Amino acid sequence: MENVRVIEVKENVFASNIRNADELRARMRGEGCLLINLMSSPGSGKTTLLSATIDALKDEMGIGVIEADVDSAVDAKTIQMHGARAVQVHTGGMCHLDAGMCDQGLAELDTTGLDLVFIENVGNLICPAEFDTGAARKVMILSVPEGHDKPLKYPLIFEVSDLVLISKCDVAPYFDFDMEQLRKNVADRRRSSQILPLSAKTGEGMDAWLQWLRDEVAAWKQA
Ligand SMILES: Nc1nc2c(ncn2[C@@H]2O[C@H](COP(=O)(O)OP(=O)(O)O)[C@@H](O)[C@H]2O)c(=O)[nH]1
Ligand SMILES: [Mg+2]
Repeated sequence: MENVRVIEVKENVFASNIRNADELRARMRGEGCLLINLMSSPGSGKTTLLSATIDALKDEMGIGVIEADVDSAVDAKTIQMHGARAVQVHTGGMCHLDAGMCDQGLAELDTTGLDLVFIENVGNLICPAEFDTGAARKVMILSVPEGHDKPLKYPLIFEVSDLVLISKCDVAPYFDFDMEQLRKNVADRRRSSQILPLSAKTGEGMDAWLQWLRDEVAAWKQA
């Protein structure tokens, strides 16, 4: 039987993406602009949180947002209404953003004068965790209605995230969400993860999130 050539496409795709991501990170460091990859399930509150964050910080720093979705431009329009620069990237059916797509988004956004750029990644707890976008920090949102067991079911996203935001805390009385169990489940995935419970609706916990952002932006500029 003739030998069949096997091409490890997945491995090559990952390797070249990591190279692109490292280059992009180095460039953003040179510009002193912090890129944050925000990941979560659809509907956990990414756009709502970004809108509240822009309202609170836009007079202190230049903020931009890359919105990644399979279709539509609704989130980019919402972000623009809150006074931040925004571009919508369509992923061509893909369930995540990679470093090449992120680079195109940044070129379109124009980072001149920006201190902080968020990627609102495609709503999904699996694929976005696998692909390095070139962001300096990874933040994920888990909303109260999704349940405290998700770190058990979707381990990778909890392993790669620097910060886990627990959103929609205002509706906690209606759900059996066990915060102590959640803390244990997250720590089992990544001991150094920070966890911040908040509600973009009531403003509870927002101060801690905003201070985390201020500290990270300042540290990135000094590094
Ligand atoms: N009760 C409550 N609802 C929220 C909160 N944040 C977002 N939502 C609602 O959750 C739904 C999805 O929010 P959205 O920001 O579009 O989620 P995304 O798909 O992750 O961007 C909307 O109906 C929001 O009003 C919150 O803190 N509390
Ligand atoms: Mg959204």
